[in-house]
Amino acid sequence: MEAVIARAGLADIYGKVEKGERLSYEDGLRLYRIPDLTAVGTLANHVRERMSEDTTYYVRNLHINYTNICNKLCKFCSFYAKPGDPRGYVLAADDIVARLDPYRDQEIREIHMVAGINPKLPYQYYLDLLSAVRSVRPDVQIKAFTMIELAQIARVAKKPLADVLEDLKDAGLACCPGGGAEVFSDRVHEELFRAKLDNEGWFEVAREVHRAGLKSNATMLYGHIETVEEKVKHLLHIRELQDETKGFLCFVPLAFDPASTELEHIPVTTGQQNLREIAIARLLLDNFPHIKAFWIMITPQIAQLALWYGADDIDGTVNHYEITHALGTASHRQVLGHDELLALVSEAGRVPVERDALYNLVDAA
Ligand code: V47
Repeated sequence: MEAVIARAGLADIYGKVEKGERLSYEDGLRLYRIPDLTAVGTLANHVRERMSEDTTYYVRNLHINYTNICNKLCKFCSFYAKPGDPRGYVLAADDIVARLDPYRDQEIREIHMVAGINPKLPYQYYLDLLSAVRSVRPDVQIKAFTMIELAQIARVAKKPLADVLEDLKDAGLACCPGGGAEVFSDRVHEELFRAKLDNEGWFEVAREVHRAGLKSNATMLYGHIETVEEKVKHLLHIRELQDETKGFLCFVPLAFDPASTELEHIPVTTGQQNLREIAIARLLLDNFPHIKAFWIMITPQIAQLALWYGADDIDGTVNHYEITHALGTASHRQVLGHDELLALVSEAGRVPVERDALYNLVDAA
């Protein structure tokens, strides 16, 4: 055992990690409270290397946000426009085709498509959206619709979610992203996103998605008003669902960006916090194959370090992330070139391996 772990008083947790024993709620609280981040990171790196060795997965992807109109009014969100707001937009199928045109000669494996909850959009709109992407890029996997959007789509479809998922799959849906989970706490739900599907609702939809044979991710939004206890409960709740469905591919801790939100007074998360979230996720979520360092939120620099603190995935090229910092200032990169991404991972001492949306390896040849 490394001295750093013994010095931090984590020998018992090290013992469990070595034996592949599951960590408890109390272990989770200790990992959050212990001042020595290096000890927590060293433990997480053990697990990361046991599961993925030196590999860091990445994907050539792009994001499309088909509407910013949303009636959920979440206090942590800077992206939405209320219905009736002149800033509101909806991308029609033709707009999507035009949006993809500049990328026609680029190798892209995944299109990540999510948006606000726009009550005006009919069921057919969502099917047309998928068909439009598929018509121009039949080679690309579509990762679309959070659990919140899926609940809305089923509402307007007036059909059971299971039937809706079959329709969406037929139209081209390959898997679902992990958004909309925020923090599974009734207190935080009430305080920050009360109009949105509640926590149990998110689980019910995720269960149905996995039952339909679709894989998804899961997220946690941290760095706002949540407590350490709420975060540990969130992680254990997701771990429980994964035991049940085995449908999650990857966990994505999302660092809260307060800019232009109702919570602008909250300081941005620190490098310490970001690395700790990654490490604790790796340690508690023993049944998740992958933990993602989403470089957009934590900077490419911290994402490099995160590859030694539990993360084995760095998302990808991204190509314009509008959920936060839509203005794309110089300090907020929104795209990384393929070569830049490879260099970033290699310089961090890890081996970049290209994947598709479902973690199939892309043949380098
Ligand atoms: O659910 C909203 C978050 C999520 C802010 O599955 C914010 O691979 C930070 O889920 N600061 C949507 N975060 C994005 C998402 C995601 C992103 C990347 C990869 C994957 C994946 C999923 O964005 C929302 C919410 O939790 N969000 N506002 C904000 N101000």
